[in-house]
Amino acid sequence: MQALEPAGVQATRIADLWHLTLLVCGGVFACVLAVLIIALLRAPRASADTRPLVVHGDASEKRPTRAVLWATAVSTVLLIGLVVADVVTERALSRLPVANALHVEMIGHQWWWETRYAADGDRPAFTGANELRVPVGRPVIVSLRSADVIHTFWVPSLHGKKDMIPGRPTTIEFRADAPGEFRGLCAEFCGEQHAMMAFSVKADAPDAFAAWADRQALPAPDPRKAAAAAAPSLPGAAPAAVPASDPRLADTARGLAVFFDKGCAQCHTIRGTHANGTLGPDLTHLASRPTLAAGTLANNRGNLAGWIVDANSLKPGVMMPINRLPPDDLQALLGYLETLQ
Ligand code: HEC
Ligand SMILES: [Cu+2]
Repeated sequence: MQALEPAGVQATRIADLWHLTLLVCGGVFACVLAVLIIALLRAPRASADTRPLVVHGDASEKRPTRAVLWATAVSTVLLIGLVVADVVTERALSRLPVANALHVEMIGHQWWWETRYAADGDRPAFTGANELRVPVGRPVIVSLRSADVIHTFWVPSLHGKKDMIPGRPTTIEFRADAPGEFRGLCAEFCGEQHAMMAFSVKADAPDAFAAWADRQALPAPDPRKAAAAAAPSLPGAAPAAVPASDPRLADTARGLAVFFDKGCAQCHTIRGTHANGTLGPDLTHLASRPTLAAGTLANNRGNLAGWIVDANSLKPGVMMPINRLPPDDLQALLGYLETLQ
């Protein structure tokens, strides 16, 4: 239960409110049960020849009436107390200082998360997917938007939920106070693969975060340049597409050619190449991400191969076509994608 293992100020307030509510409601439940058991034990036992109990007048009603009045009063006070605690928590949540905040935009797609980091100091803006990294101790303002249906942003360890309604951009602010890895998820049913719409959240020390973000902001290395450098006589240095079957090219350069041949670039961006599709996740730093397809699979070569060949059998309904690639093309493509660190 990550919601009860808070790693930020706001999640701590929410967890405190939860514990208070549990205590009060649990106490009331225990009292009601105790009174019920006492009443059952003390109730007169009837036998076959007991006469019906008929009471006239209200003398015997006094005690129960007083008990009911007391119970009502106590319940009212407890409920008002919970409302007050709720309002106090709500106000505390919205009062996070956000000076010098990190700005990230997260866009919910069926069924993955696009993460757009705004330019920060000297670092240019960059885009990633299904992974949110934040620096410990610095407030983060996440702008939320949906590309299709209603999704809900939820990182239980850091804050409560925030609905992402199409056409109504909103924001959520939080701060991670301890380093750690948390789970983020979509908390609103958004179609067939709603359960497979998670993202990883990592709170890093500021230096480690900066190193990660600097890397993510870089474009991918161009394998054709690497191939050309290794064998200067190759024509691969030219920016024109290289034939997928050219055996002289380094495998990664061939992988990139397969990427273009198979139409991957229509849906995916790899910064530093001509691939600039936006229907699917940005793949510039694919190999640095812990999972594939929004937390569906661990990111390793076997899963990546299975995903590329038949994403639909792993995540039915997904908007990525089947790619029955010849084995060498697939291996070259995998080799290339693995260089996207
Ligand atoms: C019609 C658009 C489309 C085409 C063409 C396409 N993809 Fe995708 N791809 C997607 C979408 C959408 C997702 C996100 C699916 C999800 O997680 O629900 C995705 C996800 C991925 C992922 C996982 C990314 C991540 O970080 O989770 C990889 C890797 C990938 N595609 C590789 C490829 C390769 C390689 C090709 C070409 C052989 C290709 N795709 C062709 C739409 C496409
Ligand atoms: Cu969703």
